[in-house]
Amino acid sequence: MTPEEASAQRPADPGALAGRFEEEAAAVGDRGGWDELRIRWMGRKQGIVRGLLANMKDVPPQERRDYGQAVNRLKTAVEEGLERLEGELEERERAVAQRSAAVDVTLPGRRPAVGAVHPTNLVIRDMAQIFAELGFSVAEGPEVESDYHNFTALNMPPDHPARDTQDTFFLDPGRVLRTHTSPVQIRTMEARRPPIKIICPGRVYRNDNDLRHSPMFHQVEGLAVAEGITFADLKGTLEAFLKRLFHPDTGVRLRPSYFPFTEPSAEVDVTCPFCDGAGCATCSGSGWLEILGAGMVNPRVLEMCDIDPRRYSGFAFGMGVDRVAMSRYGVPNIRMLFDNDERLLRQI
Ligand code: 2NM
Repeated sequence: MTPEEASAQRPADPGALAGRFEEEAAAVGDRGGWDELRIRWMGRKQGIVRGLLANMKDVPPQERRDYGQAVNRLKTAVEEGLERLEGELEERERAVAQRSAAVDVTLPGRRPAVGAVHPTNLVIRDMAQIFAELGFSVAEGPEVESDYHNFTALNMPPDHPARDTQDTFFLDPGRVLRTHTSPVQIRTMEARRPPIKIICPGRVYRNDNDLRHSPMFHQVEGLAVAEGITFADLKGTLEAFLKRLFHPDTGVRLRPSYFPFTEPSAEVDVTCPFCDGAGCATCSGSGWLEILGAGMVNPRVLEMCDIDPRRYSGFAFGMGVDRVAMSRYGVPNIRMLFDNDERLLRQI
C-alpha cells in the first residue's frame, strides 16, 4: 500500500467537519430540521460522529491519539451547537406564540346577538298593560287540557254540536290541546271566589292551516265576575280597551251572536284602523273589522264552578292576538309570525 493509497483510505479529517456542521446548523429553521440535524450528526447507528469513531481502526496507530482528540472536539462542538440551536428555536417559537396570542385592541368589537320580543308578545304586553290599568291581573294554565275544562265546564257537554266547530287536536282519551284559553278561566273560578278580574293570554291549538290560520295561535281572553256585573260593564270595558289599543277615535259596535258559554253573546267590531271606517281591502269595504267575541257568562258555567249565579254575574270576552300583530306590523301571512326567520323578526 502506497502512502497515497493509505491517505485515500484514511477517514475524513474531524477538524474540517466542524465548519460543515455550523453551516448546516445555520440553515435549520424549525424543530423538524433540528431533529434531522441531530440524527445526521449524533445518530447512534448512522451518525457522522459515530462513524468517525468507528473508523479509528483504519487510522495509523501513531495518529490515533490526535485523531481521537479531534473527533472528541468535534463531538463536543456538535453537542453544544445542537443545544444552542434548540434553545434558539424554543425562543423563536415562544415569540411567535406570544405574538399570535396578543389581543389586537384596534380590531372592531364583536357585537353579541341579542334577542327581541316577538311581535305577538309585543301585542300581548300592550293588552296586559291596558287591562292592568282597568284592574285585571294575568292568569295562566296548561296547554294540554282535560276535556272537562276545555269543553264540558264551558257548557259544551259530550256530543254538543259546538265541539265540532273547534277543530280539536285530541291527545289521550279525555285530553286535548286547549282550543281556547277559557279553561284557564274555569280553573280560576274553581279555585277562587269572586270578585274575579283576570285576562288569560296564551297559546291555543286548532286543526286549521292556511294563509290566515295556523294550527297554533294566541288568544287573550278576559273574565270579570262579581255581584252586579252587567252587559253595560262589558261594553264599557271593551270600548275603553279597544280605544286604548287602536286609537281614541276608534268606533266600537256589538252584534248579536252565539257562544255556548255566554248568554247573551256578541261579536265586537272596531272601525277599520287602516281606512278609519271608509272601507278598504283589509275590511272588505265594510269599514269594520271583527276583533272580539264576548258575552255575559252563562249561569250554567258559573254553577259548574260552584259560583251562585243568583248572587254573581260576569262578563267574558276572547280575541285572537296574532291577527292584531299582523295588521299592526304589516305581516301578510300568519305563518311568517311563527317561522322565526330573523329577517322578519329584526324588522319589528
Ligand atoms: C270568547 C267569547 C265569549 C269566554 C267565556 C269564558 C268563561 F270561562 F268565562 F266562560 N271564557 N272566555 C268567552 C266568551 C270567550 O272568545 C271568543
